[in-house]
Amino acid sequence: MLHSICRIHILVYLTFSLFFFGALYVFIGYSNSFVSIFQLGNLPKTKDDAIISSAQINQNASLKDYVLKEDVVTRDGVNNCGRWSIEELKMQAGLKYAQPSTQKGRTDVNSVTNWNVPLVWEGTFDPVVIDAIYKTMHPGVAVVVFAIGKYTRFLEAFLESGEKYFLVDFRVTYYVFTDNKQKVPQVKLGSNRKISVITVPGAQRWQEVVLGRMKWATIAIENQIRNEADYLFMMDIDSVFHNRFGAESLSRLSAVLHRGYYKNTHRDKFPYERRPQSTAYIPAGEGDYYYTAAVWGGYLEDMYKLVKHCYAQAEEDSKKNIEAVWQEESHLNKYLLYNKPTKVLSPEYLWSDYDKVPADIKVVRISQLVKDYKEVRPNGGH
Ligand code: UD2
Repeated sequence: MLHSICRIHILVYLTFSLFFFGALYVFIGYSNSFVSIFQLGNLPKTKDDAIISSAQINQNASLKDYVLKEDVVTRDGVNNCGRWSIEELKMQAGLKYAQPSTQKGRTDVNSVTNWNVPLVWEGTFDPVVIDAIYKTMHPGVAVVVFAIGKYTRFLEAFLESGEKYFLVDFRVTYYVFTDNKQKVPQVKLGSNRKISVITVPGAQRWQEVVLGRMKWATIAIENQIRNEADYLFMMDIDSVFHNRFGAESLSRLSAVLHRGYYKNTHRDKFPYERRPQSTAYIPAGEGDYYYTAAVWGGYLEDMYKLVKHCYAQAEEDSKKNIEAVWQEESHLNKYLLYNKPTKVLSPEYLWSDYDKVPADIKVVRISQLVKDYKEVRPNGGH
């Protein structure tokens, strides 16, 4: 009798232990999932990030999916939860391209800055390789253009040529800021490409428009673009693409050398803001290059930081009744002097129909159109 009671006790004890440890195991498993849902739930910034988050909470998620979670990049206090980090340069196996040389390359121009980032010219990259690398990330690229007043007439040629040459086969959204949405043309777009029209007020002075680009870009990134893109370019609308403008232009911050000052101009002759009263002031003896404000771009959060800073600087100036000599271009140059770009693009990335093309510019990728300044601007002039 005693013997059989003891047996029953052991059996009950074993069943209970099995149940208890089983429940503990299940609980630990779930609580880990809970932590990852919680962390990710707060972070996704783009649609793709949201897709990745749901991949992680999916019970079938593979180890690879789990590792992606670690790609949370914190830069300047901003959390970007993404599938990739900007520094990754992954490429698929089996891609066919010419073997790179350590001996041959451009020798007529400098293709590196003195802070050791690429200075991009035709012949310094392989389009097949560089596009393949960036395509693995499937980035969304925003192009911000303004077409206020009579500048809407430039939209069609810009958009049509952009479709032929600008980051072809990438995800691109053109954000057209205009005071007259009726004038935005219907343009045939490639797949994964669209136009988003944002209405802004017109202006009495062209200076207001060009300077206002920093303000409107800041607001639009905060309200909309941040959820839709990974990279952002700011571009002038009175220009046309003529040749490939590809992934070689992408980096954390990419700026284009102004065609007028890239070759033999002493830094003291750059048209920087020279009045100390302006926040855009750069003293003589300082400066690397003179960058154009007609084409520049970068990683969305870095661009946001830049446009927001320049907007604040312009506001500061306006309180003191001063406007920088070349408006937003002056503020951009000041910013880029002390926050170096991570790629410098040669004037191939913005030439001008006003000027002859010299021998070192092997390819004109975009060119500014000739326009009648007096006729097209609300307050004339140049
Ligand atoms: C130069 C720069 C430009 C800007 C400006 C500041 C080049 C090629 N461009 O251009 O980036 O720094 O100087 O002075 O060096 N816009 C309108 N409506 C207007 C006026 C301007 O939509 O009434 C927009 C439009 O997108 C245009 C851009 O602002 O492309 C720049 O204005 P611009 O083309 O009149 O300036 P521009 O040629 O002096």
